[in-house]
Amino acid sequence: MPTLQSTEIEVLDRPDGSSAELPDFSSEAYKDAYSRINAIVIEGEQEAHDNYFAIGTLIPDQAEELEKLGKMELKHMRGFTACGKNLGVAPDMPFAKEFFASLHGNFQTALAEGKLTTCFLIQAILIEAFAISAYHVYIRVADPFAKKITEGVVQDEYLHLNYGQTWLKANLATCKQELMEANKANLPLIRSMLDEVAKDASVLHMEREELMEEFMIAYQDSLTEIGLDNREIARMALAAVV
Ligand code: PL3
Ligand code: FE2
Ligand code: FE2
Repeated sequence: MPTLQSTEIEVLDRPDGSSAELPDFSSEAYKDAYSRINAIVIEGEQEAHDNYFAIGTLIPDQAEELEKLGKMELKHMRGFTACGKNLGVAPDMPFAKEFFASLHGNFQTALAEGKLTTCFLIQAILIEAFAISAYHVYIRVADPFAKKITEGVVQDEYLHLNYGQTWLKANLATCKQELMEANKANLPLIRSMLDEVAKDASVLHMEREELMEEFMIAYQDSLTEIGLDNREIARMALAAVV
């Protein structure tokens, strides 16, 4: 049964002034797609928690601050778990583990080699920018319960992105080369993840182009913040398409 009557379909404004229609949250198609998207977000938040604690082991004087960020991720995870429950959806966690496997593997390798720059790029820049972009798009088409939770979460994600930016900016002189290499190896993974999630996301009325656009904004803004120039940013962004 549709949640909204066709005469009272709710619309939400996009940045370009157009509107997104809300999906039928109770349809089987919605719930099926949500079981994978919800799992991805839950797994992403759990891994983010683990990653911040892991980075803390590489910089003990920052461990306390990093644990604070990590704990926020667990709160996010619990919030998104409640969103799935609220819709009567069971998250497909094996799917989500597989979804993150390559990025997870690259993070673990970097961690084992003590490559702090790579760890920061993967977690605090790429994953956080991916989350920020997806959450912004989701807020426009989410059910009221999930919308409220996601609005709170996205504010925290900016703190995480800022934390990574600040570290990379302070260390830019010595970490630029590794930053470029890590970006070349990992930005294409984000691109594939976006491609992989696109079909399910569109069932939730989250369109691929919108997701890509929001991601590129968050990603490029953060590289500017770190102190890279336009040419360097363009070169880094191109790693997504070549
Ligand atoms: C770190 O704080 C969070 C890491 C999570 C990454 C998730 C990326 C999400 C991609 C799929 C779009 C889903 C949006 C909907 C939310 C229920
Ligand atoms: Fe988070
Ligand atoms: Fe985060």
